[in-house]
Amino acid sequence: MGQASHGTGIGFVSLLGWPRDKGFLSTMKITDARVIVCSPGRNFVTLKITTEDGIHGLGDATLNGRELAVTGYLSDHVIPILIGRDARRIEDIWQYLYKGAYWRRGPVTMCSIAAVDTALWDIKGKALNVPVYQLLGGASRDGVLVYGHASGQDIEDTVQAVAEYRKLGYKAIRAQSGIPGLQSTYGVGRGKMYYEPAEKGAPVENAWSTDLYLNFVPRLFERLRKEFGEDLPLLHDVHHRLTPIEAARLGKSLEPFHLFWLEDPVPAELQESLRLIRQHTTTPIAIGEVFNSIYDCQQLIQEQLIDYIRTAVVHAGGISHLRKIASLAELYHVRTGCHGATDMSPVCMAAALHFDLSVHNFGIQEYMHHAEETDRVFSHSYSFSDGMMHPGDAPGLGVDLDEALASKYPYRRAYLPINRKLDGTMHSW
Ligand code: GCO
Ligand code: MG
Repeated sequence: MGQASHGTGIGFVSLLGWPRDKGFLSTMKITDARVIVCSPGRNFVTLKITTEDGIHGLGDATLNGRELAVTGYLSDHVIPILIGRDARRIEDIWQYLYKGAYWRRGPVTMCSIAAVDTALWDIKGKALNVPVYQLLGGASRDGVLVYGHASGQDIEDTVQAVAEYRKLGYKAIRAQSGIPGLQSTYGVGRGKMYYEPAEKGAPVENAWSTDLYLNFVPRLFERLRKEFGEDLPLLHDVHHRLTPIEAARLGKSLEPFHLFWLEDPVPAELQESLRLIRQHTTTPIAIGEVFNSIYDCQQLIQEQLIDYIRTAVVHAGGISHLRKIASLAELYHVRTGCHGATDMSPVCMAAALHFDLSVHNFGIQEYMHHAEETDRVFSHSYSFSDGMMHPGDAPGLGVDLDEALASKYPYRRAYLPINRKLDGTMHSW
């Protein structure tokens, strides 16, 4: 008992006697897995998994400013136990890496698991000759609504940037502006269409004043509404810088300008603090770009304290885990709004688009397009047109990595900036 050829029904088999290395189907063993670190425009960590039949898959493992910690976790601890496993068993491998490690969650672990998971979905799509979104239930919509990043040194500069994004076809736009009286502010590009979150050398120090900020932001959005009318969806990112009551005041003062969302109004470690914000304002709230698992999202979703959950494929355990987060969110009228800054590599971007196209409760996708060098190293089938994106119909994720070209861009240590109050106190951002 226990041995069965293809097509033998489960009724003929004693499951207890079934040798675990023999499935009903033949296996597709993982024969090689490698981490590729490169810096075409910025740093990226990519996992490449190859199977016995020569199919390879890619997974993004980039953890901005802490890239080599994930590289070490993957190379030293994950890859050795991955070789020889059946690449088709995506969920089982996910659980093996999550439950099997004993040490659960956290950004380094979850980025590593995400990279494996994403690469395995890529492989499965290629093996079955279908784009990943077809494996996730097929398209729930024709395209994926994205928002672009408009920023300027002051209000008029930001008005111009928003106008440029509209000309490019964007249907939803995030607006950030330098604040008069503060020398530099995170999220404001320097003469470019978008900003790069990390910079070489020691972390840049920005100055912060909550008073200046709270007085300024409503004026920015009043001006933007005057210029662009009522219909353009506008977003704003607070970067975790307020206390709950300050965030409540901001949300309330922005109500006349009806934002699509107000992002990360407070640091989300103390999740019950969102209750206070909710009591005071109807401005929709988006949180979750630093979350790593469904447990981080649970309270905010179940108490309906947010409207959009921002977890990204790369930071929250891959496509498999993100789908579980989306399913939980769907029960509570929370929609998805995946993080998509430039530190999500094109591999993550593609994975996000397959996810976005398929899940029912999709809300919006962030899209901060990559530098030209990045797009040359990572060729991809996804495209942007008229404010919408589509992952394309190439089998798998539709992204490839030119390793020879990537090797010309070696890793360069870079950090996200930090934020200090005017008196020098370290502050959140
Ligand atoms: C966003 C972000 C980014 C992050 C960065 C961190 O909403 O896109 O807040 O700018 O800070 O991606 O690595
Ligand atoms: Mg953000």
